Amino acid sequence: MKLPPSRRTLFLPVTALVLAFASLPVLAAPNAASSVSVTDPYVRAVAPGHKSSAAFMKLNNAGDAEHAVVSADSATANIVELHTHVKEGGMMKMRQIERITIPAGGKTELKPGGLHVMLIDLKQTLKAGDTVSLTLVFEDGSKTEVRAPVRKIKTKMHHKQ
Ligand SMILES: [Cu+2]
Repeated sequence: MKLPPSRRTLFLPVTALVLAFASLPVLAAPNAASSVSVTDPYVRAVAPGHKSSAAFMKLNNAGDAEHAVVSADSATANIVELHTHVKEGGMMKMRQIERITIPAGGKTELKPGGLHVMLIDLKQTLKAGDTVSLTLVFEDGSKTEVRAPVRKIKTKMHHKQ
């Protein structure tokens, strides 16, 4: 590129600045997906014809900042939501929530009767021994792929739908 001498001196520092900014993501703090590990994931087995199920797991945050799962996706179900259970009129009922937080250096457990990833309008039956692929999306847009085995679980679901 040909530039008059007066502009060439300006061009070089600007280029250096642009390159510095372009490399910033590499230098930035580790993202949520690299800080949060998933252990012991599993999905509730359901009888043929049953249209919803739930996924459970332990989320461990090794980072020094709080992180949160803000959405989830799976090819197994048409709708995937983050849910918790709340007591209402003496009954435990499921509620959709916007995020599941994992404290800095701490862990959050998704388990029957508590937090879970709800799989709604299943596209297939889920029997023990099957594997379900899930994608967890964190608050910074980073993602974690989870492969969860399907297991039989005794406790019942109390769902409004
Ligand atoms: Cu639910």
